[in-house]
Amino acid sequence: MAKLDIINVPDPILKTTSTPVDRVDGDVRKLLDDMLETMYAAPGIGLAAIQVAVAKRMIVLDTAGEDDEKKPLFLVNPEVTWESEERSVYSEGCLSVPEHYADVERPASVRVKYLDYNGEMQEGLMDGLTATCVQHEIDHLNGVVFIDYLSKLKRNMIVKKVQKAQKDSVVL
Ligand code: GNR
Ligand code: NI
Repeated sequence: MAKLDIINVPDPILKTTSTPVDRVDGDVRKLLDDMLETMYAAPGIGLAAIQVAVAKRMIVLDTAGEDDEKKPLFLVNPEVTWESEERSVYSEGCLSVPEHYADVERPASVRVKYLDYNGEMQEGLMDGLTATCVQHEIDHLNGVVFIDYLSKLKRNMIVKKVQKAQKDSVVL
């Protein structure tokens, strides 16, 4: 396994629309494993392949609490097939927008169809934090980051702060 580097805003790579995976083979599984390791190390509760500069429709999730047993989920070519009328607001963060949080409203529950780690078709109902997280990750596959839902003013402010923090962290 290998830990990969996570790209931050405003890198234009994050605007890419990712391409469907045609077959879950050994290379795809290796990338899923590396993404999971990267997500746990961050630490985060989700990661989309585009955040590690791979434009393929693949995400990993684990919304289990720190003290709980790990519950990794691997979703290849995920698609929302149903969303609830009910909405929920969650203060979201993103590993590509480190240390910034903002409220985002999304459907409270979603049904998601995807290929699992073994390439088997699955469909599952997700709610709570998992529903929020899976929608946040599918957004990444479509080139959307949660700050895109904020006003231009708020978004620009956050992007500037992330850029400054990144510059300041470079060791000369
Ligand atoms: O680690 C993460 N936490 C989080 C919190 C609220 C809503 C969404 C997320 S996803 C984020 C990891 C990430 O950036 N995934 O793309
Ligand atoms: Ni994110």
